[in-house]
Amino acid sequence: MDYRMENQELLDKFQAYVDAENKVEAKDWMPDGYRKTLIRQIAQHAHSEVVGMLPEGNWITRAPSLRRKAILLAKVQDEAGHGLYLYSAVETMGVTRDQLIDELHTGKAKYSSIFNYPTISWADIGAIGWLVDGAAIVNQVSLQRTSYGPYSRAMIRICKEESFHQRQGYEIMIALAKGTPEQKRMAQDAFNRWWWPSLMMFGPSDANSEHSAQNIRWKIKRHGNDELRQKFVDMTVPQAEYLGLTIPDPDLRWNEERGHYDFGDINWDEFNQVIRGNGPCNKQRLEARKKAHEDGAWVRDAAVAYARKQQEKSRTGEAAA
Ligand code: BYC
Repeated sequence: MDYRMENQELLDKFQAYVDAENKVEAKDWMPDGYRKTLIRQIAQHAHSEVVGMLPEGNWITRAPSLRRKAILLAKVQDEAGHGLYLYSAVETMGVTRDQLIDELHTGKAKYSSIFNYPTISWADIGAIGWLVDGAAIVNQVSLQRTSYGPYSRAMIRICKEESFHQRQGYEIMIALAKGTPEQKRMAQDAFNRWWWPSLMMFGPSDANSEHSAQNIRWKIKRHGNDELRQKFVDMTVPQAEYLGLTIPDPDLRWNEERGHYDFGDINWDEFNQVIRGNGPCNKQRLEARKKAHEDGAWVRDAAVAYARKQQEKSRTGEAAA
């Protein structure tokens, strides 16, 4: 049902409830449109965390030292945990995990565009932590105040871990940028490739954002895509300067009047291609996820069999008692 068709009185009450900064909980009445858009957004977010393990997972066996390997392993495991919090948050809205996974595997559900780019050097792991987790934090800090309780609570936990992720990436970038000329070249090359896709993570500009206006009214989103993107640029430019790296944008300059950095045009054709499934690694990512799901079937079967056995035991135990 279209949310505009629902009882006006209920809709007004709901709006007043979120306007007063109350959290909506799973059993509360909510407009159908609110439920739908949240399922879409949280599921996309959960899938992003899980698919996001792949580009970095590619470097676990090739990390340059035991210390780097242990840190990367922990970070990638954290992303799996974030996926689990978020899948649990969507499930509170009445969808099953199987449905969600099926939508990812059949290409019906989106995941963040950023994870469709390849990780071709160790410096990419630094760039992902610094830029991708950095962009994710800007977006997610604002989502901690989202109006849906289970999503908000998941975001609070996730943000704590994301700041460690961002720092580990920046630390790799410092080591490379202040290292040998060859290492600095690697860092600049990774920066050149990840900068623009990181800006795309924030989604289409507000004028073309289908869901922003309504989602801001419902306090699902607290800021528009452009505002968060600008915040990320303003925060990241001084970090790049500290590293001595060049921002791959000839139009980037400080705008005294606006009090922000101006930056060049984003290639929205590229963004649209990537979100339609035609990015450099879309096919590879989905195939890897499907294979992992199939290979893990025995674990799910064993878990279900074990739970059944336990239930049976407690039933027969109760009967005997
Ligand atoms: N990629 O109306 P709009 C991480 C879609 S993972 C793909 O502005 P909305 C990490 C959008 O879905 C963190 N699709 O939408 C993990 C919509 O399509 P549909 C990932 C995108 O929802 C591992 C259409 O474009 N973070 O941190 O109001 C390692 C129109 O857009 C993208 C999240 O998922 C995109 N970039 O705003 C390292 C944050 N952008 O659904 C790190 C949660 C837009 O109508 N999500 N689309 O077919 C959000 O905050 C919002 O959903 C967005 C988009 C800002 C992304």
